[in-house]
Amino acid sequence: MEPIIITAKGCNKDDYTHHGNMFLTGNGAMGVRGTLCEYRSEYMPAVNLCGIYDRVGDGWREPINAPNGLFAELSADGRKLSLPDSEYSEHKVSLNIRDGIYERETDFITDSGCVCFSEERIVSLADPNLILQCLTVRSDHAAEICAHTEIDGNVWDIHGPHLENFVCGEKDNICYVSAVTHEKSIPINVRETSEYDFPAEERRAVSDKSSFRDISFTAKPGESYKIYRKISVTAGKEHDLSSLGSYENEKAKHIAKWHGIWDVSYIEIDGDEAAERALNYSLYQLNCIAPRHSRSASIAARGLSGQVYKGAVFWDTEMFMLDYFLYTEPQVARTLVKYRIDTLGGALRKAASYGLDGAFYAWESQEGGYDACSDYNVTDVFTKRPMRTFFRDKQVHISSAVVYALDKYVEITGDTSVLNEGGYDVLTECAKFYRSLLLKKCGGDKYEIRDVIGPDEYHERVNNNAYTNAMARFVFRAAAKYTGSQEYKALADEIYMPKINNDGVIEQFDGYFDLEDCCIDEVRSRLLDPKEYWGGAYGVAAHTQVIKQADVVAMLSMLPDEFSDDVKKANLKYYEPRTEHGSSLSACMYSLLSCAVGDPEFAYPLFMKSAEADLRPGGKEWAGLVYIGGTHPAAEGGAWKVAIFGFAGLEIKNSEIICSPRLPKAWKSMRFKINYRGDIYDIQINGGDWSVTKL
Ligand code: IFM
Repeated sequence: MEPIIITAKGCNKDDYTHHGNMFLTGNGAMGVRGTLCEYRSEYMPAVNLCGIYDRVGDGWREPINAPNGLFAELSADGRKLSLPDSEYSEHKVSLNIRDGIYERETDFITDSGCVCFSEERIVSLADPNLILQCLTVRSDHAAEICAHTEIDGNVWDIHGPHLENFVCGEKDNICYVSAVTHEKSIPINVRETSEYDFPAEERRAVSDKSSFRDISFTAKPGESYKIYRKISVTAGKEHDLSSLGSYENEKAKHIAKWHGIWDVSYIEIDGDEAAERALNYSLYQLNCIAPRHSRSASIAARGLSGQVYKGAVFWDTEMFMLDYFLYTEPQVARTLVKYRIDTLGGALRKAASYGLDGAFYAWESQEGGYDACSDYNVTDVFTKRPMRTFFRDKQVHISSAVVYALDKYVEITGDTSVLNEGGYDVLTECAKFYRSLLLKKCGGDKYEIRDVIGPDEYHERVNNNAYTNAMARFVFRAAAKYTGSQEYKALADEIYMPKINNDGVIEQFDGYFDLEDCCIDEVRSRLLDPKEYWGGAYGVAAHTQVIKQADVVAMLSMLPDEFSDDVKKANLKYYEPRTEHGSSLSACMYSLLSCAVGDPEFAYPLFMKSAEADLRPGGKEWAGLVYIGGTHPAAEGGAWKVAIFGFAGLEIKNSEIICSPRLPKAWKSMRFKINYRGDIYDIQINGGDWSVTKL
């Protein structure tokens, strides 16, 4: 694989949100936002930790950002050289996704000439607690340089501050900042060592929340001065930095891990470099957040890019991201599935709290399955008051996502051990949950599911959402398949499914067709404020057929064998113009369905929208007054699904690998690998032909 480099040139001070996401580095245990190393909390730098949450007062519970050990800032001849304010002639940030390395290079202009400052940043894939950073200074004239490096405890928080009882110090060339979380007193430790081989004066000192060193030296013209930093971040036990190899050694181990991942993951597309780049970049993002450090952990909706969406796990993981891991690194898929098995307790408690049976999984799952979803998830732009939303109470389809993933995991990997490790309990408890939602009208012959929210969140508290009913039926069938239960088999047949109208369209929920049928632009034109929330009781979309994201189409894409091509076509045609794609989860579902009905050209721009979700600025950043920016791993997982199941048409039928290629016009050929039942297969698609070779 050739290196793929993602680059941005020049510095605009408003780029920090987008660049923080686009240049993210991570190893599943932590994610480091791709902000510049001299940026303080107002520019949202973050070393975001997986699965460590905290709550302060009535604020939302959210994941911890550790003290930022990567802080570094230069001065030359007593003047600060720091973006975005200092003058520069060139500035470039790049990400080498093949090797998992972030680089920044800035030529600062000073009164005496040019000082070039560069940073290499690595979040080690070989050591979940380790960050490597190499700072290089080169001046074209003799200059008195001071490199100020720091573990900065004044972190960016949305609902913080989460860290307290700071202990900052330095000993034996190690700087450290330790603190504990507010709610559970979890110790967070950041330690740092620096090495360099040029004469310098070093001053180490601490402030109340940080520990820093000033490394001062005289730079000779044209010479490079390198400072190698190793930074450890742990929640709990401290990391023994002295046990590590040299910087270069640790870097080599990290690169080798990335190459190992790409050996199976890399997707070649001949004829469309932009698509090849965006798709593999999507896989880079997914790999930065894969929880390889654990046997039971999951991925938050915004990955490890910060505290948005409370760092919580949504259905995004099971329905959008799981497949990529299932077919490339099944051990990660198992870890994701195991997370849901191990958080069953939280799901049982949630169901009981609503007077329901079985397992009602958290809409926004934190540790132990705790549902972090607030009753007031959106702030009204006009009144500035929190708005009652019903995501937590009514998105009952979440439990079906857990069963869907478990079933897929077992089907694709053949690993049934998860069933005995709690998988059977998940299946039966989820089936019990849906059973307790069933209602039959007097004299009626079918069970209905009322008062829910489907994937389209703009229409709350609807009856018989097609997606929800179909997924509940799926759960009953799965429970019957794995446990032999005749009761669940019967219930699956007795669930009401919304009728298909004369045009072949499935009504999204009871009464949907009676809503005002107007176009998206019309609905948008009714907004009184661009940040206004479209859903909820009074939202501009709520009384119209305009929907936020794939709903019926998600059902048709996720359950492709249950519906005919004609139905798929009719619904794609009907719902696409009515979909705002206000969620990054939406485009890939439409794209997948377009492929299924043989229209890859219609699918293509929607595929690119998903694959470029974090490469392009301007994604949706507000829901009412709540900031919702960050990375979009579900879109990235969705892009993989479109490429593999959509364009290549991969299916496993009776344990056989089959492709039905429908490549976009520009794609001459496509080549990728999959891991199926422990073996690696090389799959090549050339136009309409395909071949599969076991390696
Ligand atoms: O899970 C999604 C949901 O479907 C739409 N709102 C954002 C959530 C997190 O990505």
